[in-house]
Amino acid sequence: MTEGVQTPPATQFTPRVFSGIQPSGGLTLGNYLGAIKRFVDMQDQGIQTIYCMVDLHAITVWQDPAALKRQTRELAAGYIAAGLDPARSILFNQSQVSAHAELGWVFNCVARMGWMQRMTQWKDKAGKNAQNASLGLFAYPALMAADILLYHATHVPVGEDQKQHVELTRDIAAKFNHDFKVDFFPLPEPVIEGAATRVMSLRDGSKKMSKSDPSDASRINMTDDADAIAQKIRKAKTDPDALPSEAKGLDERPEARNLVNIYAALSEQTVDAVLADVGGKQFSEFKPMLADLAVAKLSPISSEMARLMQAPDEIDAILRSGADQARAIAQPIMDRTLDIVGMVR
Ligand code: AQP
Repeated sequence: MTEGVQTPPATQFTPRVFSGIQPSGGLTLGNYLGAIKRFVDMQDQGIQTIYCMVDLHAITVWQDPAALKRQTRELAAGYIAAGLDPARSILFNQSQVSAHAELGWVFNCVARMGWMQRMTQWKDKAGKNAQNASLGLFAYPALMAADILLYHATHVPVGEDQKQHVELTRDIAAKFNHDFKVDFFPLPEPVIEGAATRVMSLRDGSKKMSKSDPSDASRINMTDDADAIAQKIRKAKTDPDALPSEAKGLDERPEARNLVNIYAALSEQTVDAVLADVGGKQFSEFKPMLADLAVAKLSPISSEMARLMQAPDEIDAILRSGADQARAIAQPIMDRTLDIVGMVR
């Protein structure tokens, strides 16, 4: 989009990780494997890690106010229960750091309408009723660019569905740097790794598992109990064939591929290693194995989430302290941005 622009590669900036999740419903296994589990892995790599609950993004579609508060605390509980440590990562909710909205506005004036119209998530979420979608939903990727660039983040762990938005973030950073003749914003890299970068619906292998899918049977929620997890996996759509012994045998079998990917990600093995073990088995044998594994991995997280949800004050204190730390990094970057743009300070 911005050809010929000379901007610094992300390597010229101190490595810093930023990512976020919308508190737009309960957490799913897709959010866990595609995002949170990898947030935890990155926490231990000696790089500063900043993880946000992007509540300003959540309101781009209608949210009941009381439910939004509960979902934000539940998301924070999910982060912590899964292993994010407020002493090692900054954990906060976006609306407590007002510079996100401020930089989002600046980027609304940098990004082009045509760029936004090409975003597949906008097309999917607005659907045929785009005229009735909120302006916020359309501008969502500019706010996401602000979330990342407000911290000069260089690495953004996300699921496959968010890759296009991180690429747009790079375009916004490049255009800002070009327009104002500065080398101010890094061009961040999406980090999309592992066997489950796109967990699919349990009812339809062509659709992403999503917290806002009207069918609860389509997803595993992080708060589901062992019986619910086992039942959803037992009822998951599959095909009549046995599992193949090699990954190539999953071609054209989206539902089978999805369950094998989930197994591989939960057991921290490659798909090939899983198939070397389970190749030749029928789903009647594989599904209980997957259910047992999912329960073993998810139950400790869901019980810790339930415990934390009994202590909302503890969660709120963690979020307030995280917001203070986030503000300390963000404010100088915001101030400098406004100065570059030409605002009298
Ligand atoms: N099915 C998925 N597989 C792998 N990764 C996923 N993510 C979401 N779904 C999957 C990753 O989770 C992070 C947070 O996503 P989000 O909540 O900000 O928005 P989303 O991608 O739109 O997620 P949902 O669950 O589908 O939410 P709703 O239903 O509210 O739109 C991102 O890194 C995303 O890639």
